[in-house]
Amino acid sequence: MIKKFATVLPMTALAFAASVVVAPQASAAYECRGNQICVYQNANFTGSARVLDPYAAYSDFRHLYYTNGVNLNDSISSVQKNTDRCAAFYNDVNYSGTVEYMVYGWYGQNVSYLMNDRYSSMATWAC
Ligand SMILES: [Ca+2]
Repeated sequence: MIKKFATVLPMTALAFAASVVVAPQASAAYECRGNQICVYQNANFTGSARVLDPYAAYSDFRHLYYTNGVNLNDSISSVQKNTDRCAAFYNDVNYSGTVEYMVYGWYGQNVSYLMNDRYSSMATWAC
């Protein structure tokens, strides 16, 4: 009598091959261009970015988003200002609350410890 054996595939080898995952490359940080104010989700100009117009006023960051879809409000950790216009970032919407000024000749840095993840509006002016 002939015994029938089910064919067993070497599933362990197959499963192992499928589980090999290539580590995702860190996406290059957005390079802020001339006449742009760029805000970044993370320190040192990294993470997702959002370009702000230095000739516009932004009264409420709750309506703005980074390229990754995350809301801008209370989440900015570094700023680059590639414009000679001055800017002010406020803790609250409608240009109120604690303010930090980015004056003429200031081109960017990490947000201060006290204001990290707190900016909610921004105004600019010729200076
Ligand atoms: Ca805030």
